Amino acid sequence: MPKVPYLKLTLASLAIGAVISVLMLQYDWMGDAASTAAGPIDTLLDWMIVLSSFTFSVVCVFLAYALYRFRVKPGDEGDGLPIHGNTRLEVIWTLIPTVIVLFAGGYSWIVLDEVESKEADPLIVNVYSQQFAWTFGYPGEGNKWSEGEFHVPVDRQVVFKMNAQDVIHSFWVPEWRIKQDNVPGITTDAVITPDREGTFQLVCTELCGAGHATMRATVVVESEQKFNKWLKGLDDTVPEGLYLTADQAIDLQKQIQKNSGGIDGSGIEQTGRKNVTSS
Ligand SMILES: [Cu+2]
Repeated sequence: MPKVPYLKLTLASLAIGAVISVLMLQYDWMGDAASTAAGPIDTLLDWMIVLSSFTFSVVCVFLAYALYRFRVKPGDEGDGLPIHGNTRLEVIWTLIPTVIVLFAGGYSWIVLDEVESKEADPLIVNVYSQQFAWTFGYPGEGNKWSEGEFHVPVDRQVVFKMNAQDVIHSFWVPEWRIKQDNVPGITTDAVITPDREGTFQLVCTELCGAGHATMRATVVVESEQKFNKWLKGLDDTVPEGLYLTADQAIDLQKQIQKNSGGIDGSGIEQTGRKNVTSS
């Protein structure tokens, strides 16, 4: 077995890893930032980019060396060396990734804890998602309701309480970074403090059906004063149907179907016909 120049290979990996890191960090992967969570999350991503660059570099350097150094000689028809494991190597390649993963997990935990810490007086906004639209309720303000657009004041913490009416959707305003799934039957939370005024776009990031790509809403972050004015100008209050839990919604659908006698030719069993005529 020829001697492997570990030191040289390691130094080469470090050098190439450093170059890849610098190149990768030149690009603004996350785009504009408009919430207090953006700073810590972007720094976390930068750390992950650097760690991944070095991991990628180590793998490529050692793989390239092995391919070059240990390739078969012309005319060599013999079997390879009988190798039965290498304890030291296995310990090393288990320990190093374990340390990296524990670091990444611990660091992510700290960042998540930081960005999700709740303040004394957050604004509560209810989010209702369904194929393929977003609507919003303001329980603190007479349960006013808005379709396809919501406003929040700048520099105040907002707790979004999310309810999906049909399938799983996901709430994401790229400039705010935070992303949260909306799951039928449970209410999920996202804690966000917008720190820049402007108009942004809410995007559904969970493939939810044929109209998924069009499932957007307008997000306006503005001064407290403008926000209050907008809120006062809303006419409607949240429709009762949106309060239903997933089970209640299914029961309601069943009841409607029962009362209507089913849909002709749809294959749906028309269990309700008798009941409708007898009632
Ligand atoms: Cu979707």
